[in-house]
Order: sequence, then structure tokens, then C-alpha cells
Amino acid sequence: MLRPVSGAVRFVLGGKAAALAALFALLALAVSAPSASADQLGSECPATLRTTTGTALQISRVGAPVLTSQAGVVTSWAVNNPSFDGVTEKLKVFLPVGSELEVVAESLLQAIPKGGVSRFPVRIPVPAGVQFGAYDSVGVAECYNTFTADDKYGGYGGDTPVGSRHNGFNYVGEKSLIALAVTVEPDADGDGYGDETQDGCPTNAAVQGPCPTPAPPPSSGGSGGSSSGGGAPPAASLKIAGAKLEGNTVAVKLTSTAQAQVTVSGSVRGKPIAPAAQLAVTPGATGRAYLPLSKAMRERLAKLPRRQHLTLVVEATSSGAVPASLEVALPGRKKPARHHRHR
Ligand SMILES: [Ca+2]
Repeated sequence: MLRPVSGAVRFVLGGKAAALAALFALLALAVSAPSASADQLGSECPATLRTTTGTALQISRVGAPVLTSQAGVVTSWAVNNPSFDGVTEKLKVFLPVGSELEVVAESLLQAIPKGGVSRFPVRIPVPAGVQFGAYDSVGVAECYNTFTADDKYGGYGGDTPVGSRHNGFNYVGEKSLIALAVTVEPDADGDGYGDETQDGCPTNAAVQGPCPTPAPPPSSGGSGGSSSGGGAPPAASLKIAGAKLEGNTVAVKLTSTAQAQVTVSGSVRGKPIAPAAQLAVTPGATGRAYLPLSKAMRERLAKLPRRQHLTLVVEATSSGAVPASLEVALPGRKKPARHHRHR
């Protein structure tokens, strides 16, 4: 018996979507080039017919892909329905698994009124290689006739639930496009929010609003900032009270005028010497951060004569706070002329 290879990619809307989106984004990073723009799949062609089946999906189309090229987030779907009353559809997302189609996600059922394009904003993380279709208990809106036999859709009765698979079609229509247009935006940080319209900070999975910027100037009058959710914390002012090398670790003392989550980093000529340390600093108390020297830095110091030093710049930053920095001399450790070891 075959193991369900795609078991990991089934999810329900809103559930583990974010975590899986992160996985998908990683897969996408591994496979594709960086930062593409949104994928547009399907068509906003005006529907002229309805399929005889409940579920239908485009299986081939001349000059356009039917599969997503990259992982991302479906941010909207649209149906152009100039003519029909009583159209009620939901978007279905299919992942081909061998000869079967697994439904990996779906939208809510939506009424699509007669009279033009209806567009539905959604947030559905999808992996690369999925295809889109629709379910309507009466029949899915389609656009006939494209005069091209290779424009094909497959249809079958019923509605496959998310997490289940379907095999085979009851009907394959030619010269037709499913009247369904789907926008898939990239999701570089894998947070499950489309980077072009849903994610204000596509480089930080923890933030969907604007990216945090260090030290915005205190807004004194003017049009004012758009800090939502009243009572923004007062801007902190950071100070590095001291930093010194203890063994192979730089111990840093710092203070803040307001409660702050602080990142402390150390660099020599712009190159980090240790992973940044994070700590919470309470006003009135001294926070301590420790930066262990990297192996490369220890080796550099070992080769540097004792009377020389490297200048370490310790920097403390916090969202919305004025950053602080302090220079510390890291003395060389090479003893004067003993036996010279060759590597
Ligand atoms: Ca994102």
C-alpha cells in the first residue's frame, strides 16, 4: 500500500496554515529564484455556460500554466458571470498526487451575482504545483468556445472535502476555460500572508504591519503617525554602560529609559563577531548581555600580537528606540616569538 506522500500538505483554512506556509516558503526558496511577482492563473473570461458537473478544474490550457509555479498565498479569486442567475461557487485547491487529486484547501461558498466580475479576497497558503477549480452544486461557470481543443477541463460530480482525494473525471470538456481567475502572491517570509497586498513586512514572519524601523524621530505635531491600538509605549533611550571582554565573551551592561526588548550585537569593521543577544531591559535596572566571540574572531585574536587590538563596536537596538553603541578594544593574544606553528 502506498503511503500518502502528500499527507503533510493537507490543512484546513486558518488551522496550521501559517506553519505549513512556512514550510512551503522554504521549499520555494530551495527551488525557485527569489522574489517573483504574483502568479495569475485561470481567466476572467465571461462565462457562457455551466458545466454539467459539480466540480471542475482546468487541466490544460494553451499558452498558460494551470499549476502554481511557486509556493505562495492565494489572495483573491474571481469569476466573471455576465449571464447566469443562482451561481454559488467555492474555490477548490487541488494537489496532484499520482493519478489522484487531493483537495488541500478551499474557500467559503460565495454567491456570484449575475452581471460581471465578482472578486473574493482570501488568504490561502498554497505550495507550488497546485491547480485550481471550483465547486457549484448546479454547475461551474465556464467560457466556451476557445476554438482550441487543448483548452481542457475535467469535471466530476460532488464536492471532495479538504484532505480527501478524488480519482478520475466523469467528463472532460474541450475548447473551454473554467471562468475562474486566481491570484497567488509570493510569501518570502512564509508567514501565510501574501507579500504584495497582505503583508506590510515581507521580510519578517512575525510582522504583517509595517516593518519595525529603528529610531523614528519623535513626532512633534504635524500629520501624526498612524500608530494603531492606542497607548503606544514611550520611545526608549538606550545606553551602554559598559562592555568588556571576559575570557572569550564580551559582557555588556546597558540601561534603558523605558521597558524595551533590546538586541545587542558586536561587530569588527562591520562584521558580526557573535550572534546577537536579545534581552528585556527594565528602566532603573542594568541589563546584561553576553556576546561569545565566534571561533573566527578567537582565531584572529590568537594571531594578533599582544600590543595590537581590534576595535569592537557594541551596538544596542530596540524597535522605536534610539540605538546606542560603544567601542571596546579587543587585545591581540599572540605571545612574542615562541615556536612558530605551521598549519
Ligand atoms: Ca509574507
